[in-house]
Amino acid sequence: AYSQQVDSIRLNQIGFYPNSLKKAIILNADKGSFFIKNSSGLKVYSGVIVKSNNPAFNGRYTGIADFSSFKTPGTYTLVSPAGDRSYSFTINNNALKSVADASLKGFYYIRASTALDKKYAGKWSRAEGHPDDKVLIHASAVSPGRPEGTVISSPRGWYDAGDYNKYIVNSGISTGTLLSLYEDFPTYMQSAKLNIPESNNQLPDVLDEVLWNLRWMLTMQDSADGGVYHKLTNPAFDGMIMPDAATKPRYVVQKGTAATLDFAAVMAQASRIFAKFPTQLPGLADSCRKASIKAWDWAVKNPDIIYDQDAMNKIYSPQIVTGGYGDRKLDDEFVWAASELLVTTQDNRYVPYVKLTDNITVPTWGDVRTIGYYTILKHPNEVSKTSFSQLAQLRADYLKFAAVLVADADKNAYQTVMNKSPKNFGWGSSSVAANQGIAMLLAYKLTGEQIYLDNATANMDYLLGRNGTGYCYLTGFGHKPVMHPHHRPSVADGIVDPVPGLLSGGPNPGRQDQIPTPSSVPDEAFVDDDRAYAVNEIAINWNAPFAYLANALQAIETG
Ligand code: 9MR
Repeated sequence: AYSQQVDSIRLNQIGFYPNSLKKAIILNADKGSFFIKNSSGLKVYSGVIVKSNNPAFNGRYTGIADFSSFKTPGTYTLVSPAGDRSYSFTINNNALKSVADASLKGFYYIRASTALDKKYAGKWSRAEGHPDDKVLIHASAVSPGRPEGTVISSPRGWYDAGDYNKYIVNSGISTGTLLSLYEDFPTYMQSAKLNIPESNNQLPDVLDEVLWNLRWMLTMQDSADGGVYHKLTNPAFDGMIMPDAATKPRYVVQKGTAATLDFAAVMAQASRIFAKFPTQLPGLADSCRKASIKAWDWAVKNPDIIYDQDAMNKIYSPQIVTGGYGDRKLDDEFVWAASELLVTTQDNRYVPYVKLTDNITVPTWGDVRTIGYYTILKHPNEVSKTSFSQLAQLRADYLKFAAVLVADADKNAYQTVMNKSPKNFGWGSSSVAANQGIAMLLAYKLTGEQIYLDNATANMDYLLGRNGTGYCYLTGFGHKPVMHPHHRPSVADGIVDPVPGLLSGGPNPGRQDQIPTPSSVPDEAFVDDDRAYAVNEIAINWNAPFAYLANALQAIETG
C-alpha cells in the first residue's frame, strides 16, 4: 500500500548505467530513509536521505536519495520516507540507447520535401510537404544573375522547429553538432541504426540524416558571389496545419555574414568527414570545401552584414515576419568558421581569426565561438601543422571554464550544473542543459576526470525527469511525457501521441507567447500546451545537443 504521489520523487525516468552516479530528488522529505524495490516487490537497497545545501529556486529544500552504490541491472521503483513510490526506472548498460536513437530519428520526422513512409514513420507517416523546388528570390536577396522573383530550387533540409521554415543560422549549429557526434564517436555511431530510407546504404545513418540537411544548405549559397541566404521562408508563419497543406509561396531572403560564416564552418567540417567516404560520396568533400572557402571569402569582404528583419521590412516587400535569428555579434562566427577551416585545410590564413577570449561560454545559435574551440582542442595534430601557437593557452582556458561550470553542482536542490543558475532558464532551456553536457564531455575527454562525466550524466538526468516540473522533455519517453509540443504535425495529424524523439524547449519564465504557466519560478515555468511556443516548442538546435549527449554517453558506456 504505497501512496501514488509519484510527482514528489524526481528522477531520470528512463534509466541509469550500473556504474553511474544515481540520484533521485525527494520534494516532501529532507531526512529519513528511502528504499528501492525490484519488479517482484522485494526491497533490494535502502539508504538515507540527505538535505540539499541550498533551496531550489522556489525557496524549498529538497532531499537527495543517492543510490549510486546499487549497481544490479533490473527494473525498479524508489520509495520515499513518506511512502511515495517513484516511476519505474531501469539499471542497465544500454540505459540511454532508446533516447539516443530516438532523438536522431526525430530529424527524419522533420524532413522537408519528402513523404514519410509507414515503413520508417509508422503511425506518423505523412504526405510530402514543401518540395521547395520553386523558391523565389526575395527583393532583399537579389544579385547579378538572380533578380527579384527568380525561381531557384532549394529542396530538402529539416524544418527548423514547430514551424516549417528553414534558417541557415540555426541549421549551422545543429548540423555542426551532429557532424561532431559522428566525428567524436565514429565507431559507436557506425552502429547506430535508425530505420530511415538510407539505412541500407554504405554510410552511417547519422551521416545520411545530416546529408538531408547539408544538401539543402549547399543550395543556399549564391553561386555568383559565395554569400549565403539567411533563410528560406514563408512571409508569415503557417497555421497549425500539416506540411502538405502549407503551400504558400517561399522565398530566400538576404545574404548575411552570420549565415555565411555558419555555412562556411559546417561545410569545412563536412569536407573533412566526407573525405573518408570517397566511394560512397564521390566529389562531395571537395564541393563542401570549395563552398566553405567561397563563403569565407565573401564574409571577409562583407564582415558586418547583420540580419535585421525590421530594417529589411522598411525597404523591401513582401514583409517577412518569421523567425529572425538576427545575431548582432559576429566575432564568434568568425572564430568558429576559421577554426573549422584551419583544421580542414591547415592554411595559415585562418590563424589570425582564431582569437582566444577570457569569457568562454556554452554555445547557443547566436554564440558559436566555443564550437570552434572544441574543434581546435580535438585536433591537436592538424593544428600542430599550422602556425597557430596558442593551443596550450586555449586548453588551459577551456579547463578553467569547465572547472567553473561544474563547481558546486552538488550544492543545489537538483544536484545538476543546469540548476546552478536561474539564468540557464530562458527560451530553449533544455538545449542549455544538453550543451553544458557536451562542454563537460570535452573536459572529460581532455582530463579523464570523473566529475565531468558525472555532471554530463546528471544534466541528462535533468532532461529525463530530475527537474523542477517532473516532465521527461523528450517526446515519446518517460512516465510523465510531453504530449502537446508546439509542433505543427504533432498538433494537426489527429494522432494522440506527438511525433517522437523531439526535445521540448523547457522552462522559461519569459512568457513571450502570453500563455500562462502554473509557476513562474525559473525551472518550473513550463506548461505542456501546444500554444506555448516559448516553453514547449521543439527545434533542431535543441534536438541536436540532446542527441549528441545521449549518444555520447551511450558510446562512452559501450566503450
Ligand atoms: O530559439 C530561438 C530563441 O533563442 C529566440 O529567443 C526566439 C525569438 O527570436 O526564437 C527562437 O527560435 C525560433 C525561430 O525564431 C523560429 N522557429 C522556431 C524557433 C524556436 O522557437
